Amino acid sequence: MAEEVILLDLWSSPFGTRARIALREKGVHFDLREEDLPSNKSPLLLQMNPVHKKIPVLIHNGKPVCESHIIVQYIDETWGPESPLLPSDPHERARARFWADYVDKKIFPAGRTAYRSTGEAQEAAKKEYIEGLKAVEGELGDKAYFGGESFEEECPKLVRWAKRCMQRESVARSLPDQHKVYDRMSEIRKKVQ
Ligand code: GSH
Repeated sequence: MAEEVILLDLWSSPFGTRARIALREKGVHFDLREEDLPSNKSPLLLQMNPVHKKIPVLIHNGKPVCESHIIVQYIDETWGPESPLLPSDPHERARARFWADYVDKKIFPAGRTAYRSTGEAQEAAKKEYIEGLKAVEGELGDKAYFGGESFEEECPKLVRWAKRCMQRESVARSLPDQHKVYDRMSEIRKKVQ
């Protein structure tokens, strides 16, 4: 039986991007369905992720998997054992998960606050964001794999890592257009100023 793989997604979502990269790294063909968020969620999204009602949702042969880290792990365990996404050593794997969790808990919230606030709150969020990136850069060290240009001075190794990642087709095809993301953030910012 042919597999059915659907990804409920949103082009600008960093969480959706994780799932897209993982599927493309494994060479899985999937049907990408763009959701109209936050106010016009599809009945399929509400049915498949009734708890959080958020994208990304991976639907594999009718069965949903929710939450981006859990989706990445599911993809890793389901397809292409010859090209694992996570380290095979349990401690290394735990370490990779720790830093992915750190990005969610520390960097995403600071980045979100930075572009949705002004004045002192924005400056504090920017500082926290850069501190978070520096911590991730410390973890990257001199390894090949595991910002924008303006972070290059602050976090040169992390920026070089991001550029290496962009040379991978799975990443280049999965990341949203940076100008579109900038325009969307600018629209959001207009409302907070
Ligand atoms: N912890 C979730 C994950 O890692 O998948 C976060 C997912 C998330 O925040 N998705 C956003 C969403 O669906 C889009 S970037 N928002 C809709 C809403 O909040 O109603």
